[in-house]
Amino acid sequence: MAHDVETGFGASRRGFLGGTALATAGAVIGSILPSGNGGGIPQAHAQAAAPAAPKGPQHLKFPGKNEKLVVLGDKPLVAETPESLLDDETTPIEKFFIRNNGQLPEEAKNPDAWKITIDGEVNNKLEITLGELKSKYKPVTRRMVLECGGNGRGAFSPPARGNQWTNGGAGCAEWTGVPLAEVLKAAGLKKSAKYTAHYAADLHLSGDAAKPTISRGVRIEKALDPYTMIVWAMNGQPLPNIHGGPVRLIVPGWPGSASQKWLTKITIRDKEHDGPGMTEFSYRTPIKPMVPGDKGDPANFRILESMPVRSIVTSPANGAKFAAGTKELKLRGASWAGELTVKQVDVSIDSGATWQRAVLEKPKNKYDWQRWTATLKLPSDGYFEIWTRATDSKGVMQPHQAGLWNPQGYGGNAMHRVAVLVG
Ligand SMILES: Nc1nc2c(c(=O)[nH]1)N[C@H]1C(S)=C(S)[C@@H](COP(=O)(O)O)O[C@H]1N2
Ligand SMILES: [Mo]
Repeated sequence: MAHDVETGFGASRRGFLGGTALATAGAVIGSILPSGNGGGIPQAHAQAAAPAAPKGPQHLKFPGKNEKLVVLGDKPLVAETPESLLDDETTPIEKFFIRNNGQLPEEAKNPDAWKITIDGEVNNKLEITLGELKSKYKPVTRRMVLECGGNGRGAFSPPARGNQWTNGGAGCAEWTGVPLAEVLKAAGLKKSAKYTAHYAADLHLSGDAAKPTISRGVRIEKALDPYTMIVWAMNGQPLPNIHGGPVRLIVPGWPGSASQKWLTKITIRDKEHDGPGMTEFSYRTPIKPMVPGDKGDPANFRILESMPVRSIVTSPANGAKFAAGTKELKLRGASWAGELTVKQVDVSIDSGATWQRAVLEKPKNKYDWQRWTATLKLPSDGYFEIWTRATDSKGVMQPHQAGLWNPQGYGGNAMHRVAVLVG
């Protein structure tokens, strides 16, 4: 990664004096620093998104979206949520990250007439409209994290290919819909059913209508997880077009790419799906660790399923400034761990020499994130970095640096770091 060396507190393009103030615990003297760099670079100098953002962060201008979202790419449109914007219990739609691989489809004029087909290894091919889905099944609402498989990618060194997400390729919303399992039951899975293949209405960037933009799938066991859902509402609102409305999949805990937006068809296959996004290095991590920066051998890769444990500081914001003499910092954050839960979150202000345990909340339901709080005593004025690390229910903790390097940068879950200046 091109770590920025021109910076310092006064000079950073994305640093302490770079931009707009944020309303958080303290007055903020800079724009949002790219955070979660996870390396040995002081957070005040870090420039995780440097290759993608030579002029500093490009802020999103999109109807209904918060202007503090950071654009990682505009063709296709990809925007992430700075960690400090993930401070709500439930992520509002306006703050939710956007990840498109193709062209954004036009908004459906008659959402209830939208058709979904279930075919392949089933006894009865189903064609069901959204209107029928809503009336035939009992809707359920669950708060669940949706996280891009590449979240944390910006922390890999050397840089991995793809959008340089910090930790903001994730959000936690309330999703309303029906368990996919119920619809699959109605279609009647054959014994040969092994894998799903998801299809959608968004056009490939090339404009070639014959090419799926992205078509991923999951093992049938995950498709039958009662939390894997076909959803049509987000935070109580009809699912917005930008998030896949009128209807999408939510496959919680696994890379967001399995959560097909603008869902038109699920084909049940008798073997692992091989659509765009399933093969080579896509959404896969090494079986045997590889030399960072090497080309890699596709035979040494396996599909990434559960996302790794992660925690973020959501307040104070990176770059926050506090008055001289401030003795205590009140911290808030979030943590989640793919299919697992988080059992512990710790915070440090001395580069990990000592750690303090945070107060961790329980998830509302499986796949919800867990909010945490902590109060840190400050030994003096000065520059501090708050580091946070979470440990999952199997005892696996976030590493100091993004490990298990891979060409497309999946699974990067280095500890999150935010810099603050006191006095
Ligand atoms: N049809 C379709 N579904 C898709 C995508 C896409 O490009 N097309 N992107 C996927 C990826 S990579 C992610 S991380 C999530 C992002 O969902 P969001 O844009 O609602 O945050 O949608 C997934 N579903
Ligand atoms: Mo993604």
